[in-house]
Amino acid sequence: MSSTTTLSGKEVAKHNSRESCWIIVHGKVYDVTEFLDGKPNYQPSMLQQALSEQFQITLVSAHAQPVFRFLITAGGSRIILKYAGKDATQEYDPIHPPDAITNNLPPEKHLGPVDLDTVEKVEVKITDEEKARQQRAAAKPPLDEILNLHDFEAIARQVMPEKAWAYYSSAADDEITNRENHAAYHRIWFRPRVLRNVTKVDWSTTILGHRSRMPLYITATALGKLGHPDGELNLTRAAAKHGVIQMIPTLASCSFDEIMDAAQPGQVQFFQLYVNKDRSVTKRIVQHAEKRGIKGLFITVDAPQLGRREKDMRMKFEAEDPSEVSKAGSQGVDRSQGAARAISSFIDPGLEWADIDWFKSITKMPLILKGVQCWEDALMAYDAGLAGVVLSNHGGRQLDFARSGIEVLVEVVAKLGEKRGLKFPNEKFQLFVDGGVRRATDVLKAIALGATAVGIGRPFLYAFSSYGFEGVDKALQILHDEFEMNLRLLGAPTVKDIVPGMVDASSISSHGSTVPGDRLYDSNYESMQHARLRDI
Ligand code: PPY
Repeated sequence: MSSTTTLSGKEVAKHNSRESCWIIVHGKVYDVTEFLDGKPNYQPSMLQQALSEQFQITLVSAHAQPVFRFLITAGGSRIILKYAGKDATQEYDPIHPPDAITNNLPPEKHLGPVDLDTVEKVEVKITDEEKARQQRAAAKPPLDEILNLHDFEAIARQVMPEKAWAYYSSAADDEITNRENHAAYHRIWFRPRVLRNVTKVDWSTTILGHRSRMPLYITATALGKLGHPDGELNLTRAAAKHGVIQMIPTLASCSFDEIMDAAQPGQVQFFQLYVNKDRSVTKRIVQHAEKRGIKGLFITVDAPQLGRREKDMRMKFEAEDPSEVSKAGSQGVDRSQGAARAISSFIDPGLEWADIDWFKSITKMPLILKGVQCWEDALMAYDAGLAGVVLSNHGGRQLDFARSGIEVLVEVVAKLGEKRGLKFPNEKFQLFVDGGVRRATDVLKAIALGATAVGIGRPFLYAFSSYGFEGVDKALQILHDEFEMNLRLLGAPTVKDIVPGMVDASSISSHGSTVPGDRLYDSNYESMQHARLRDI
């Protein structure tokens, strides 16, 4: 079939079965028959090849078969068959970069354009819950009533599709680390200075040698289009407007190039890397990132296997036929493990310290380990000549009872001082912290304790899920305003004036000590649910 012939909707509609399954995505027709469960599928070597073209979008199942994300995240072949012969764009868009299908399906499966006027619209059944959600979304308060980052979370929880909320908000096991990340900041108190001239305050800084208007960056979070059709581009645009740095995730919904293309000239961006089992894939991605001007490579080291996020998993159970999801599908992917776990099998659990030299040999970008959780590993990273570490537990989504980044910061600063005579913040070896940050005061505590900057993730997801770009713009403006006021109240005209003596962190490791509860944070925290009886 020539790929230039315009097909009619009627012709496409004939291919609506397991035997011949065509789908339409963005006005183009694709033959995806071979991706359905039970079909012979391509040989692994070819699949590996396809994978290597752009691993962000083609994912490998346990049997090294490439699958579309929606094959595993949204219910396997059934979801494709639902759109067989029809327009699948609305289902495809939130979880795939636009070029996923074009890059990963062999050219002979690209069947050409379709005359969209002749395509029968897929009837979207609006459930009562969805109707109620839409009503809540219409009742969102205007942005000028949003006063802090907690507010975005409170609104997002009510207006986001349930599955998206479950994916973004979920954390590992009993979610103890997730809550501790925020609570740890409550064990640090300020020791402000007075009678300092704070008429002018300046909270800008440099991160890996690049100017940032605030001592924070937008950290990497996956699948942005679950929350908003523009996905990560909301972050790119707001980062440009506010002069802050965005860390682009490996598993973005938008393609890497789309995000880079949306950046302003000179806009600084970092890249978060999941290391693929196939190192040739990783090499291509890293070198492409460098060529496109990425200024720092943050290698994720805390996710050799993805943590159990039970809110996410339970959502799958409730959404699917339990008899289907509880068993491994014929693609070898156990869908009962939740969306994130199901698509994580490409990450290499064999990554080790010896690989650092290989990274140095393939790129000149500064290398930072993201997910370091004790001073011993921070010291090894320093000795390995890396540019820094992110003290992070992956937003509480990996090892439950991992300590908060801010607590680890205190021991890293002490031990690297003792063992290598380092002082922080340090230009040559930079310390970053993420997890649980909701206020500029949280950031200031980390800076006082020696961090160069702090990563913020979920609050920006909640901001764009509720209000798109304007939400992120507002979130950053709120942080600007909080920095201005708090620098004055601390008696620190600039970031350099925020010194260890301005905080009392003596209780940081006292896990048993009580702290004042944060009512805003606590009321946003949604309790985990037990297993429930089926409807009778
Ligand atoms: C996370 O969900 O914590 C992630 O880091 C993203 C992700 C999503 C799916 C597979 C692996 C990682």
